[in-house]
Amino acid sequence: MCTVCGCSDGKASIEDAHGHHHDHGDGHEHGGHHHHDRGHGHDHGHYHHHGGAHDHAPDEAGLLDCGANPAGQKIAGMSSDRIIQVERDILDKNNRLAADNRARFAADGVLAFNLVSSPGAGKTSLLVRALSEKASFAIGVIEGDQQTSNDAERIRATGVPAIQVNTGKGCHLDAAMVGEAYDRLPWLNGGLLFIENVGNLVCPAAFDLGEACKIVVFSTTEGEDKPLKYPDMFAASSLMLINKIDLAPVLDFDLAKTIDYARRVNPKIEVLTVSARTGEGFATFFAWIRKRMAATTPAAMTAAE
Ligand SMILES: Nc1nc2c(ncn2[C@@H]2O[C@H](COP(=O)(O)OP(=O)(O)O)[C@@H](O)[C@H]2O)c(=O)[nH]1
Ligand SMILES: [Mg+2]
Repeated sequence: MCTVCGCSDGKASIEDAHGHHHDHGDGHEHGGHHHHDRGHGHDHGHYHHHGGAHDHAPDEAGLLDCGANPAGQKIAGMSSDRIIQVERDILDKNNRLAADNRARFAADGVLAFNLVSSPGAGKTSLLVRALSEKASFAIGVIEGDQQTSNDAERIRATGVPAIQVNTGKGCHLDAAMVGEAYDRLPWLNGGLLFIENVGNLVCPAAFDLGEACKIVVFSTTEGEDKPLKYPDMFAASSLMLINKIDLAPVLDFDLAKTIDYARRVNPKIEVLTVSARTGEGFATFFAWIRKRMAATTPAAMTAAE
């Protein structure tokens, strides 16, 4: 279950280094909820979660006792206290696994960025352009999407290793998926890890993956007010990359207003404008990354200069 939107997670499937998919293994039960196999296609007509003592048979007839969580979601057979407890368990487990990931990244001297945005803001396009520049340190990518390996294939075409995670019905990557995908990447000793999260401006804000920071990619086509409408994501991010700046004139995009709205939500957020199409702003973006790398991996930094 996603503790933010309450949707049921599908069974995640993670590629191996050869691009073959594997179902997300046991031990990553996301709080012990009921996994639907991919392609199952229906949800028994109601939110259906198994929670240990509250296991019950699917009830096709309708809702049992309908609890509601703070977001007002109803879950058959669960009281609101029980829903809150399950949510807390899921987030606690995710936070523990995120701490494990963070420790592994630190041990490897790897700087990890979690790229978040609404679908189509240009995360993959930005990565493809960035990765086509030669780097003297290792880079790896973990790609999250509900379905398809399209984005991992786009990344691999640049020569950079990428592991696709398909979250099925899930609306975000979690720390367990990232840990498993990281195992399947080559050793990134002192390098960079980009994690492209599932396109969704809401749920990925709540799930720590062990990254150094979140980068929210916001495109000029989305409308200036999105930081106010989806504040959690902008509050959780250290950098806002405003992409598709090449389209700004056609759209009458108001850059100052966007930055103002983002900083109302997060006064400390850094802002850069880029275009994955034209390459505008990339030199500054690379400088931003190098500065972060210098703080993480002094050895790799010297090599990159
Ligand atoms: N004009 C313009 N189009 C872009 C830019 N970046 C991405 N796109 C287009 O936006 C669409 C979505 O890009 P994609 O990288 O798949 O977005 P993602 O879903 O965030 O990974 C594609 O059609 C891209 O060609 C940009 O900087 N300028
Ligand atoms: Mg993408």
